[in-house]
Amino acid sequence: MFNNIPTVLTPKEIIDKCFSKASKIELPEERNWLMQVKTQCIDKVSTVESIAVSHLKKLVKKFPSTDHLHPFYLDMLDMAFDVDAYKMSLGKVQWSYRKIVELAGKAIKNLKSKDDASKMNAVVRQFYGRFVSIIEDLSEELDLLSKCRDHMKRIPEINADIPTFLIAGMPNVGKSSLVTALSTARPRVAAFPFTTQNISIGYLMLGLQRIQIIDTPGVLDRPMLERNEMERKAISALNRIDGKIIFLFDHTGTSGYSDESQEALYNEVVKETGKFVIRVQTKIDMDTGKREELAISTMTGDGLDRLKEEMQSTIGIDA
Ligand SMILES: Nc1nc2c(ncn2[C@@H]2O[C@H](COP(=O)(O)OP(=O)(O)OP(=O)(O)O)[C@@H](O)[C@H]2O)c(=O)[nH]1
Ligand SMILES: [Mg+2]
Repeated sequence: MFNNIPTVLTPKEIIDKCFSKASKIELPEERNWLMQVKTQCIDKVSTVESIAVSHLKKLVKKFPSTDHLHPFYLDMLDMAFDVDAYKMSLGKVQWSYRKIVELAGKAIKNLKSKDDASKMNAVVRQFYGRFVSIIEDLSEELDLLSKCRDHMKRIPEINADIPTFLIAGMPNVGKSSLVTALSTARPRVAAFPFTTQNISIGYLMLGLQRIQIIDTPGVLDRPMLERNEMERKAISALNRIDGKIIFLFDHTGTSGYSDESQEALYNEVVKETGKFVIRVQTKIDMDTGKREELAISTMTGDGLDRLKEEMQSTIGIDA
């Protein structure tokens, strides 16, 4: 979705590209010298116009419009830059290419009415001058769009239209292992902005329904109090995904977190997200003292079918 956003050229690159192409236009074959000059001038103007406009138009077309973005993506964008400034930048790019089309049209009309070579060249120069100042005036906007592009490419692609489960739990309890164990294919791994760890996204079928499962490292794994503002925003972005949560408890002690601290995080996740949360005990191959109604081992596969049934009926609740 964010992968086909084009590279944003700098004003200098746009101007150089246009002028270098225009400067290669040779005197065409025409009845007489004056017509040759006229045709050449018109070609130069329309070449500059078409190269610049095609780049700027492409930006407007390929950068996602915030009106159609899922709230998750909007939040992710909002974390990195001012979404209003982004919108306004795209608006100004659009205004600029329309202005260039207008000026080129006028210049060409003007050229057609001239019968003096030096006046024709003056028209071209005047068009060039205005063109350059319009493009240079886009400097801040293009810079912002370029930064937005870098950021957008790092946002993991999440399918907002299918039932989703977010895996939560303290570090090391087995979240990634569960995503791998449940997924039919190898989970896709993506960087999640503002956390050091990668997020992994997997898919499986429950009956005829395709399900998405998302591992949330560094996100739903620590108490809110320990978080900085960016991490809180990352949580609120994830919260925009309409889904349920599978909260993993590791009662073996191997993850290094006490039952109390896991319970506290569980309560916080329930409260903060307002989502439906399924409690699941992990690593039951090591710890046979079963305490949760649902218990699994990603190592032996124990309990996974029962968990899938639970997931399926959970979705059925409000399907
Ligand atoms: N014995 C046993 N070990 C498990 C099981 N599930 C995960 N582990 C092990 O527990 C460790 C942590 O598993 P991960 O899946 O990486 O845990 P995580 O919750 O994703 O950890 P973070 O990404 O650091 O938060 C790994 O060494 C796994 O091999 C299980 O069911 N049984
Ligand atoms: Mg993990």
